[in-house]
Formats: sequence, structure tokens, C-alpha cells
Amino acid sequence: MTTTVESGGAATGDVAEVAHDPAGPEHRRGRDWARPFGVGALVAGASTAAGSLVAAIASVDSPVASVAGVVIDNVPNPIRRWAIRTFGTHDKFVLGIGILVVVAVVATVVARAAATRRWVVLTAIVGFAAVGLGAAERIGPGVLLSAFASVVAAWVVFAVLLPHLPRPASSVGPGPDTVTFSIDVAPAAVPMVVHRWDAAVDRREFTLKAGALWAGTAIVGSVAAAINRAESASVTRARAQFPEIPPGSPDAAPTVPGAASVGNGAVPYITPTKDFYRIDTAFLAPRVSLDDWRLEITGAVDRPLTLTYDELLDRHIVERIVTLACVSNTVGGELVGNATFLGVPLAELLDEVGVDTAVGTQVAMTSVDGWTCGFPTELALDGRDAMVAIGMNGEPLTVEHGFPARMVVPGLYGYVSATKWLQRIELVGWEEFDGYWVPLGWSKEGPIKTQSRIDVPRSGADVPAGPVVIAGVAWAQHRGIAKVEVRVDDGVWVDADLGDEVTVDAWRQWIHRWDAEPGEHRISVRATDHDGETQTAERSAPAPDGATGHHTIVVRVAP
Ligand SMILES: Nc1nc2c(c(=O)[nH]1)N[C@H]1C(S)=C(S)[C@@H](COP(=O)(O)O)O[C@H]1N2
Ligand SMILES: [Mo]
Repeated sequence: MTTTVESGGAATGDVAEVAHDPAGPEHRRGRDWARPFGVGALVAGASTAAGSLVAAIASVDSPVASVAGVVIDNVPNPIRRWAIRTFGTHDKFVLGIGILVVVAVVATVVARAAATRRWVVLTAIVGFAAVGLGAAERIGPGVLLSAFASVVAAWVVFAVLLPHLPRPASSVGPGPDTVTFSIDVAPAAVPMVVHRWDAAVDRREFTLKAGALWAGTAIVGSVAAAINRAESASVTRARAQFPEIPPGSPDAAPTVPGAASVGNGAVPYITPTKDFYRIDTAFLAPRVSLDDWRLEITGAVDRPLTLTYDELLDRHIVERIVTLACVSNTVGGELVGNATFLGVPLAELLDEVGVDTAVGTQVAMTSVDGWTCGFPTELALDGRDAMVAIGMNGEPLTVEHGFPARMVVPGLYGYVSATKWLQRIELVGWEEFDGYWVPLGWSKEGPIKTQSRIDVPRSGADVPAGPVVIAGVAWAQHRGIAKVEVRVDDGVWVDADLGDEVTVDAWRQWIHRWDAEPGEHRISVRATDHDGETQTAERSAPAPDGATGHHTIVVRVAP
């Protein structure tokens, strides 16, 4: 910068601060939108690139992708049809561009206003971050980091370029190319400082800085795109190779009759993947490349085996409906979900390698990210549908749920069995090895406890007097649910109607029609499994082996 500061003579070096205004007369007419637009476009580009890079690394939706998702979900049908008709399969690309244009326009206005009111920038950035986060399907570290990266990028662009933006005419100093500034000095001498401003130099500086920022944006954006392409190459391949099981064959998932769902606002029988709870210790979900991935089966076995993805797919594939549950789920909590899983039966893999069952009494597993767990080998061989799963709800596993392969063992909590991003299965002695959570105070064995949950009405809801539907789910994986009962206040336990049982490995829905009387009421639920065991009322915390107690809600019935 060629700014020179000339003292009017009185100041002797105690200059505290120069009110700095290198923007020159040509930008002072209040009509120039070129530079604000230059800044606005860069803000849109840089923040999108930075957000996308972090999102790509974390395999979450970037803020722009989240907003696009919300738009797609909420756009009125006529507009949706018009967009598909007009843009065809490019509709999402056009939507992305549209979002960028909106951001650029808003940022342009902000940049212009910010010449005199710098707080506008902060407000706008906070606003953008709020919209991006508000649109996110689920807020986790990846989404937060991605939004943060966008914010930082926008802030950098503003910080670097705002000094070159036009100021309103009122701040114009005397003369065509000199500007007068006041400076604070101590002691109270009041000098005049002449700042020689050079329009050509300023233009060059603006152009250089903007060019550098665009170059950075392009690099960051290309890296993000490359990462996304790399993942989509693996996912595309997994999709292309996704096995099809003829419906009706014993390998196919059982069909879900309509009567498995009770409707009336209860959760869907099959949990959509995007709503499926996610629990793991991975700060960023590992992104596994199919080309590099191997599954090793080793330990106390006769013929250790290392499988590529293709080799795994070459084996016998089945699809089953299994309800996964997290040991950390509190009574009435949502860390439970039901999905169809497709994969290779674990028993057949163990048969192939030849397990020494006297020595290898534990199926120990390690994930790509170094997480471990283990469960008794006998449970892998007792006929249950334990599998190395590669598919969930008819698609390859998502990155969050363990792409490319995970373990699923019906009847066991996830922390002892459901290894995502599975890398190694090792047959070891029961005493020889403890999985990740065991030394941290969780039980070594983790059979799922019988549980039931009320989903409608919500606790604390106001309901009308008269007929009220109470409904929910109950689970006792691999034993199956035989009975669900509901109790209002201190009344008797009344049998609820059960949805069809699709498999003993999955939850069962239930519904009860209650004739509600005015006042505040407590509603409880309890389930009984096919072994005849009824859920205990005794409340216990999730640690060390799963919460117990009856889910109880309170509702107010209007008079
Ligand atoms: N690699 C890895 N796999 C893991 C975990 C983990 O932390 N890391 N958590 C387990 C736990 S505690 C549960 S409850 C299930 C959850 O699976 P989901 O996220 O697909 O619902 O994954 C299991 N598999
Ligand atoms: Mo869990």
C-alpha cells in the first residue's frame, strides 16, 4: 500500500491510530456497485468452498447442501414439476447455483452497507451461519466445523476487501486525490494528516487481493470436489454392485405386512436411514475407499481369510430385518431403530475359516478407526441372523452407518457387536480381550433388554377428552414381543393391540385406544417377551448393561 501519512507538523510521533480510508473519490459517488459485487461473489464462492471442503472430509452435508435439502423437501409441487421439466436431472445443480446467487446478492448488499456500518458484516455472517445450521438434518461436529469454515472464509473475504470499498460522499475530503484524515494524538495537538490516495494503485491492490482469494477458493473448491468424487466413486461402485435378492426367496427380507404398522402417528415400522440413530466414537466418520478396503478374519481359525469387497459380495447374501439398539438409550429414548440389513451370514464366514471353538470363544472386531468390541462366539453360531452387513434399507451402507461393511447381531446392543467400518474379525479367548467400552465400566456381555416406548401422545401433550390413541414400539430382540400393556394412573394394566410380528429380531408396534377423562394423567407401558419375562418397573440407568423401568408419560386432558 502506498499510503503516506504526512503530519501537519504538530504531531510528534504519538500517533495512536489513523482513521484509514484508502477508498478514493471515484468510489465515493454512492453509485458504484462493482466492488461490493466483487466482494459478494467472493463471499459466496469462498464460504461455499471452505464449507464444502470440511463437509467432504467429515462426510456430512455442507451448509449449501443442507439448505438445498430443505428447499427440495419443501418446494411446492407445481414448482418442483416445473423445475424437473425445465432443468431435468440438472435441477439440483441449478438449485445449488440459485442458492449461491442468493448468497452473493445478499453479501453484495452487505458489503455495500458495511462501508459505513461494519456491524452489518457480523450480523450477516451470524445470519448465514444460523440458516446453514438450521437447515442441517442433524447437527454434529462435522456440520458445526463445516459451518465454521464457511464463516471464517466469509469473514476473511470481508476483512481483506472491505478497506477497498466505497464510502458515502460525506466522508470525502478536499481535493480530487487527497483525503484529509483526523488522527488521535497525545498530548492534545490536533494535526492534519494528508493521505495521498492513488486510484490506480488502489484498483490494482483490490484486483490482486480479490484474485488471490479467488485462486484460494478455486483450490479449496477443487479439493472438496475431488474428495466428493473419490467417495462417490466408491459409493457408485457399491451401488452398481448392490446384490439383488429375488423376492420370496428364503434369502430375502420378510415382507412387512401393513398390519405391522399401527399408524396414527407412530414411528414408521422401518426407520428411514436418514432418521436412524447414529452412535460412534468417531469424530469424523471414516471414509473408506472400496479399492483399499479388506476384511480380515483371523485368530483361532484353521484358514485365515482376507476378503476384498468383491470377494465378500461373491458369498451367500441374505437380507434381514433387525432392530438395533444402543445400550446408552434411556427409557423412552430414541437410540433404537429398525432397518433391513443385507449381508453375508457370519456363521457361514466362520464355517469357511474353521473356528477352533474351544479357543476362539470370543468374536472380537476392530474397525477402520480402531474401535473394538466382542461377543461370545456361541451367539454367532446359535442360528441367529448375525451378518457382515453391506446394505441398509436397500442401499449400500451410508458412511455414517459403517460403509462399506459392519456387523449386525440380532439381540445384542451395538457396543458389543455392531462394529461399523469393519476391518478385522478375530477369534480370541473370552478372557483374552476386552472391547472398547468394557474397561470404561460397561458390561462385557450386552444382551438387549426388553423395552417398550410410548410415541404418541408426546409426554406433556394436551389431548382432548374422549377417545385418544396411545401407540408406540416394543422390542426384545431375538426373543420377540408377546404382549404389551398400558396403564393409566394407578389403574390396571390393560393389553394393547399388537402390530404383526415380522421377526423376533425386530421391534413390534402396539396401539391402545383410551377413553380420556379430563385432568392430568400418567400413562405407562410395559412389554413381555416370548419367554414370558415382563419388563421390570425398577428404574436403572443405562450403565453398565442397559436401562430398565417403564416408559411413563404425563398428558393433560382438556375438559
Ligand atoms: N467403529 C465403530 N462402530 C461402532 C461404534 C463405534 O463407536 N465405532 N459404536 C457402536 C454402538 S455403541 C452402537 S449403538 C452402534 C450404532 O450404530 P448406528 O450408528 O448405525 O446406529 O454402532 C456400534 N458400532
Ligand atoms: Mo451404543
